[in-house]
Amino acid sequence: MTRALPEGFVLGSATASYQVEGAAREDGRGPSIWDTFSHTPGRVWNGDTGDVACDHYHRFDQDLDLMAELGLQAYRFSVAWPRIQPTGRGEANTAGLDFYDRLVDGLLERGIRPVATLYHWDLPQALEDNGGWPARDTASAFADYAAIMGKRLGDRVSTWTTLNEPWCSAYLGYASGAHAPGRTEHAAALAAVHHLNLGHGLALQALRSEVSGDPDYSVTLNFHVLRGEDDAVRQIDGLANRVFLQPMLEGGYPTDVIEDTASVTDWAFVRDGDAEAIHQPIDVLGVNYYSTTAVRLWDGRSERLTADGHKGAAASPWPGAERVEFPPQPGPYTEMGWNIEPAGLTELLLDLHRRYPDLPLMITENGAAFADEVVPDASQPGGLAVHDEKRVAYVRDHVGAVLDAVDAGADVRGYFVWSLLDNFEWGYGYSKRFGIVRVDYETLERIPKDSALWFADLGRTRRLD
Ligand code: PNW
Repeated sequence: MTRALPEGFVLGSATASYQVEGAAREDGRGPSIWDTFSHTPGRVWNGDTGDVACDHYHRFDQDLDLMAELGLQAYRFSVAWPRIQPTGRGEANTAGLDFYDRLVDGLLERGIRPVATLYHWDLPQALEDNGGWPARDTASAFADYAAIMGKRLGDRVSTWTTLNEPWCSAYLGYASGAHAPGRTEHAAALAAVHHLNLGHGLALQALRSEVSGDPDYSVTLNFHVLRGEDDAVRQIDGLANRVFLQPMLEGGYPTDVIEDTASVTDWAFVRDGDAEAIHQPIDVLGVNYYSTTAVRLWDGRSERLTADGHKGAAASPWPGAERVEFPPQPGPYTEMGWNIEPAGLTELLLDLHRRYPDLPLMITENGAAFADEVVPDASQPGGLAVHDEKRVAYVRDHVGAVLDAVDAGADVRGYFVWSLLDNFEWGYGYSKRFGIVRVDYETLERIPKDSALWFADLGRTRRLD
């Protein structure tokens, strides 16, 4: 069956600053928590760091040409806060601002829409030294930074996204410790949840007062699509999804989450007026989706299963959910060990549409890590090819799942494949490749994979086979 993409449906690709830029100590950039974390032995696979990454900071012009060749309509990138404010506060660093200025202008020259995320996990280390996201001050510092960005790029950016996946920032950063800053304090993780939510609301207010254009405002969440027993599903849905959705879109926290976590924290960090500050209008909700999660109540006797995609982490990312376990999912799997289930995306989009019927949705990330192989191919410009048919199938099936949701009434505006380039995959370093374009980490050469050529074709024909 061949299906047409809806009119106006945007195809793009995404990256994040620490994962692609490199140039970690150049032009006045200060250290972020990911510099500290990746340079701490034992934290990241193979001791990999983002010091060089894809060297996108120096090669962005070539990468922009690549995006144009692939016919991308939009590019989702993130701004490295420590390039703008090396210590997270005070005077803006002109060289840092200039870089994003050139990037945005380069996109516009090529007819590609700039979709900017303000926070994709590279918190200035100085702010972590003052307590990080568990500290309230970080939320107001974030709003000051948002104001700087809104003022400088607000005439040209199409979509402003405050946070990328605050679930990861709060729970992987402060509960399981699998991500920077690597803390394992469950009460602090819930305080981080609140201050990320607050930062989101304050940043939207700051942006709205500084921006001169008429962009869309958004936030990107990574949703957990859950399978399993009712009470386990309710509890994890609360911690993973509703603890962000409800304050941002309805105002206030879900009472069941507060009750479930009562032994961890009394939520005294929530002050009068916070609910209103967080609950700011957004124009579009960013949805990141990769997989589904199975849950059930643990019987307390057998070994508790933690196979929820966080293997190897010392502690659980789920505060107050000691009674929930995460049984393994049936395959097939990607290289991350994440099960492949496109129907979960359709389900998620329809569920969000049911809960928030007037809110447009955007797939801000979807993609897959596979072990790609480079083969000689005289028909390719560089003489090399990557036949990543598994990634082609993954992206094709997930775009199809989005169209299923659209057919059933969901308002989905577009799809961004994660990622444009192979890049620094956080705790997994360079061992996992998500790119539709291969990066040779020795020469830093880019090789479009078959998935990139396929995606370009989808953009040209606007038809999914
Ligand atoms: C997202 N988990 O990260 C991020 O937004 C990207 O930067 C990242 O490269 C991509 O997905 C692929 O991992 C996640 O453990 C990291 O559940 C970890 C999890 C989810 C998302």
